Amino acid sequence: RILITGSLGQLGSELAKMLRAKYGKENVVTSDIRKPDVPEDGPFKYIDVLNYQQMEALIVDHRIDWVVHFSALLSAIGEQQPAKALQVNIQGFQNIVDLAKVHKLRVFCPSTIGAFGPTTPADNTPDLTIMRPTTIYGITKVHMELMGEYYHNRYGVDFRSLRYPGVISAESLPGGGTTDYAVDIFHHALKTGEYTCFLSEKTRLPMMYMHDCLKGTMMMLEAPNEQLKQRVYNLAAFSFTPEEIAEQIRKHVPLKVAYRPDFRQAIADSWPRSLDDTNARQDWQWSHDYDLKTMVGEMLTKLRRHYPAVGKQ
Ligand code: VAH
Repeated sequence: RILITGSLGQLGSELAKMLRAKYGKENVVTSDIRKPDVPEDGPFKYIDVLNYQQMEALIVDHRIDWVVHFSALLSAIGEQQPAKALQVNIQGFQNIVDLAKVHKLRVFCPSTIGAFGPTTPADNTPDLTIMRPTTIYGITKVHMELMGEYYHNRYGVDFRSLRYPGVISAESLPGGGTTDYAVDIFHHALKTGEYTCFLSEKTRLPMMYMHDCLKGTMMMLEAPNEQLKQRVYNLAAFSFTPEEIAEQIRKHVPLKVAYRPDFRQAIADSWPRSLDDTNARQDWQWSHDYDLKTMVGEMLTKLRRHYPAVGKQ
C-alpha cells in the first residue's frame, strides 16, 4: 500500500491519480492537513505529519509499505513563515524516516533546485556540488537529503529523492513556490490577456511539465534498488525565462506582461539556471518528453476549457 502525504498539493493530487490508476484506488492512501475540496477517489486521511502516533497508526492500520512524502512549505511561503517551514519540513520528514526505519518502508521525498544556492555553479549544475542554499526551504531540503542518506547508510532505509525543477501543471495549482509564475501566466493569458510577473524577464530557471515530473517520479519510485547508484538525483527537462514563455504563449493568444520583481526575485537569483541530470538518464533511463513549445501548446489546450474563448486565435 502507498501513502502520499501533502496529497492535496500540486504534485500529490496528480501523482495520486496516476498511482491509483496503476495500483488500484484502495492501495493508495492520500493524506493532508486540510480536507479535500471534492470527494477523494480512494481512502483519504486528514492527518498532521507532525503527529508521530497518528502517522504510525495510519501506517500500521493501512499496511503501508511505500511513503511519498510531499508535505512541505515551499520556497516563498517558507520565507514568510520560517518557523512553520522548519517544523513541517524538518520534523515532518524526521517522523517519516523514523517510521520508515521501524516499519521497513520505502520513502520517496522530493528535493529541489532550491537545495542549491548562490555559490553553486549555476549552469548545468551537477548532482554533487556546493549546496549552500539561502532560503529556509532550501536548508530544510539539504537536511532532508542528508538525513535520508544517513538512514539509508546506517539503518538500510530505502530512501529515494529527486531534485525537481519548477513544475508546470494544468490540473493542479501550485502553492507558495517561486516558480509558480510559470503556471499563473497561463491563467492570466486566457482570462485577461495581461499578467504582472513577480520575477524579472531575464530570470532563467530549470522547469518541467507535470507529465515529465510524474514520469520521473514513477520511475524513481519503482526502480529496483540495485539500479540506483545514488539516493538523490537531479531531474531536469528545460530552462526558460519569463519573456521566453510569454513569447511562446503569444503564438497562441494575446498576452501583455508587466515585470514587477518582488521578494521572490532574490530566491530565484540564488538558484541554478540549468541542471545536469546525466546520472538519472544513465542509471535508470530517465528522459523527458515535453519541451517549452509542446508544453505551452498542451497547457493552453487543457486550460482553455476553463475560460471563455478570450482572444482565441
Ligand atoms: C518552489 N515550485 O518554487 C517549488 C520548487 C523548484 C521550485 O521547489 O518553491
